[in-house]
Amino acid sequence: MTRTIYVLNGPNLNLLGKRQPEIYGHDTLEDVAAACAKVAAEFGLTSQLHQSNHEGQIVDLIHEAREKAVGIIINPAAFTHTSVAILDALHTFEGPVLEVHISNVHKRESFRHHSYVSLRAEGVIAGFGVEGYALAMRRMGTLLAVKPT
Ligand code: CA2
Repeated sequence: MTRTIYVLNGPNLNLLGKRQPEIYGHDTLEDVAAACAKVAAEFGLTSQLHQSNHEGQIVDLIHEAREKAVGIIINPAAFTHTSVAILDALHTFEGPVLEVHISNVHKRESFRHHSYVSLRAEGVIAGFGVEGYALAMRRMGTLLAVKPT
């Protein structure tokens, strides 16, 4: 059976590549989905990208991942810094969780320096642009001990 990685994205990331390219770059979420799928395939995995502007929907997607995914890569966007609900949901997921931020949150306002999700994540990537997602997928392959093709 093919093993699936959920790539979850929080609020406003649907605008990726369409606004504020000086911070978030020119690639769109569709480009991110394609890059993740390519790396996942190298490891015999599949990836499914989701985006929501609603906290509860992200919680629901994490619950869905409990049945359908073996790992989660998540950029919770602004919910990173506020959401105990997303942290609690991630605690119910048994596989590896990797946190991605496109920008270097530590170089930005101090309210972006704290992440609730980091309390659950096996690793965090920040400031590598959208390449961070593909790097996280590569790490996911290693954590799930699947050899690249
Ligand atoms: O750097 C990241 O990936 C963030 O998670 C992005 C969030 C921000 O609140 C976090 O502190 C860091 C914001 C996402 C907004 O996405 C946009 C994308 C394009 C245009 C406008 C917003």
